Amino acid sequence: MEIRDSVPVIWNGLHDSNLKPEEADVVVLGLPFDKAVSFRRGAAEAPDRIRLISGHISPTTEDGDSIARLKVLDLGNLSPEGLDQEEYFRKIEDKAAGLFRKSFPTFIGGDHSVSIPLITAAAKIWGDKLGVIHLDAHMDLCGELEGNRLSHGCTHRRVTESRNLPLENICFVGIRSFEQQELDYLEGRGANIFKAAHIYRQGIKQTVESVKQVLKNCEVFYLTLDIDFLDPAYAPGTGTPKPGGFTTRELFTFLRDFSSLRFIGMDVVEVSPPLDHNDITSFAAQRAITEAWSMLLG
Ligand SMILES: [Mn+2]
Repeated sequence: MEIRDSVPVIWNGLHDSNLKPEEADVVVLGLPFDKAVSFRRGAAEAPDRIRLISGHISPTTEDGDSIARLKVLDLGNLSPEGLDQEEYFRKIEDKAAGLFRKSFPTFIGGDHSVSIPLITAAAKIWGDKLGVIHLDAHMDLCGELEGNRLSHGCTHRRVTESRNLPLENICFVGIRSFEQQELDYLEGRGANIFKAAHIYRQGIKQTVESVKQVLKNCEVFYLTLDIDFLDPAYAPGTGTPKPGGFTTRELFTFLRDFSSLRFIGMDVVEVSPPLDHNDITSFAAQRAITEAWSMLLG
């Protein structure tokens, strides 16, 4: 999708195609790629669906704060057409590397494999000063899944393998699903896992405090939001849903409690419009993006 002036209003009416990336507070880039899933596809349709919905949302947060002064530039989608996955990921990494520090890039997947080049690009810039907050039902720490080392279940194995980002700089929040190979990998390794069942008992505020404590040596933060962090009741439109997740209310509270951290970019992945009902999942993702952007304004 090319974004032109004639395109209907998007991003709460804040998108301005005349901006340069360095002039924008936020740059949006769609990554319509869903060939690395282990089960059901459809996430490639998310960027356009969420965009469409974004034109019908006013530039205010759930708390009534205006984000109308936010300058947003939507660059459209980075197409994977004609490229194999490795080539496409190189293209994503190059593009992302050029956006970080200029603006606050907001990447819309796509399946969770697209976070491999995104986080890798950020880690090459900030190294171990970067903390990653991974909101997800899954850890995505598989060595390979169904023969694909770039599967959406392998994201953080690939990211940490590049050695720019240590495993301990990632906080895995909302986890309620484990592959045997992930458990084997984690044996004897310290990983910061905040399981859904534990968060349920401990509460969000305490969990966020614990995450901040764990990442206290990090200076900047990247948020990767897999929409299956939410319970399937709140996000039915996703390829590998896991019961026992969070409500949208709880997600927004998490975002708010994290807002004192200095975020340098984010992604929202695994929204699958063809699997959705009444766009519940796309609406949730759009709202999460608006709430996250409001954090930038402090
Ligand atoms: Mn997931």
